[in-house]
Amino acid sequence: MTSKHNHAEDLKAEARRLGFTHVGIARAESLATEGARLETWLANGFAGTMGWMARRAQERMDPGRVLPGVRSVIVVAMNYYTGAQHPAGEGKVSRYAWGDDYHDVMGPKLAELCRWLAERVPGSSSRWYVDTGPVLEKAWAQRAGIGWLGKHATVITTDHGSWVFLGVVLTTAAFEPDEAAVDRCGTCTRCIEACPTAAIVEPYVVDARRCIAYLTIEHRGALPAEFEHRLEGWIFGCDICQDVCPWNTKHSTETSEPAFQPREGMVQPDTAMLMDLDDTAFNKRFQGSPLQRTGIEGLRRNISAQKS
Ligand code: B12
Ligand code: SF4
Ligand code: SF4
Repeated sequence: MTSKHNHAEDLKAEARRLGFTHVGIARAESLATEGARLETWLANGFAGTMGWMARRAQERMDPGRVLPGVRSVIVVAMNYYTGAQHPAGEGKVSRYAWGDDYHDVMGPKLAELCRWLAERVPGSSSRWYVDTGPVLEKAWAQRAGIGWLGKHATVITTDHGSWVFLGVVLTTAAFEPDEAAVDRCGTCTRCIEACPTAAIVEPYVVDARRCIAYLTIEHRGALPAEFEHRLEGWIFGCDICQDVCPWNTKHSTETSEPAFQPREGMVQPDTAMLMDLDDTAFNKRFQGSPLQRTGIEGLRRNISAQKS
């Protein structure tokens, strides 16, 4: 491999051909600032029971520990906004979970991008991640110019708001990096004011233990008494801080990805029916859906918590 940069434009064209709405490149280096903030976040206990966040913290701060010789971090995003709106009241599922699981949609596309890289840059090696790897995806998205970290702690793009999933490719191939995105939150604090559980403890910092998305999806076992009856109608995830964000109310655009269209009954699920499903029926009905993560037990816990 040479030290010369490869053609970023070809790479970006390929990523767009694969269906990604955004693609950007960051220089692979240790994440000093974001890494220190991650350490503070972990030390404050904000990860709750997500022990996997702390276990691979050193890798999250330094992509060189994940892929030795890494030169570039390629970040892609995919719009998942569909135009459907949440019902009032109980039984709300967050938008990201209405369609097929994004890991299954983005994974094969990222694998294809890695195959393209292997062909175009002989001798290079690349690894892709979507969500589950030891990679600070939001920090890389900001550095690669995809969007900035909003005060509600998700990444906002200027053209599709924050309704985008992120994916990352670490590669030993060198590409010209893009400019980092700038923070466009300004003096706005709508998300902080709208969060019903005060989970945004300071701008840009979410205490997961207070966040309805964590409580309904990641928390295992009984819900803490403080939050049991404060889920605000959410049974899987929470979109409040994103729904109130002016970047989303003004810039959301409908996705062209059919896999993200709401599956039948997902926008307003029949909670009585869900309470009656057994394991087998649940797995059949929710095959390939993000709701598999909590399983029927978790969903039942969340539905029961709606009733005070
Ligand atoms: C753990 C996790 C969660 C946790 C913790 C949330 C969080 N804010 O990180 C929980 C379960 C609560 C969660 C919820 C959701 N998640 Co989540 N989650 C992750 C995961 C796996 C890791 C994120 C992480 O590293 N968090 C640790 C903290 C420390 O990171 P951080 O928030 O970026 O913290 C930074 C700030 O605190 C900042 N900071 C601190 N002080 C200061 C000061 C200043 C001035 C600044 C600028 C910054 C700053 O520095 C820290 C380090 O960068 C990522 C996937 C990945 N591998 O990256 C998906 C991910 C972030 N989640 C995602 C989604 C979609 C969601 C939900 C919207 C789902 C839903 N509707 O229910 C909610 C959003 C809740 C929210 N408001 O954040 C998407 C976000 C896409 C996007 N556009 O940004 C991701 C990227 C998955 C993906 N591949 O698409 N998630
Ligand atoms: S997802 Fe819901 S609970 Fe979590 S920070 Fe946003 S508004 Fe608050
Ligand atoms: S609601 Fe306002 S402060 Fe919060 S993320 Fe959106 S623009 Fe930033």
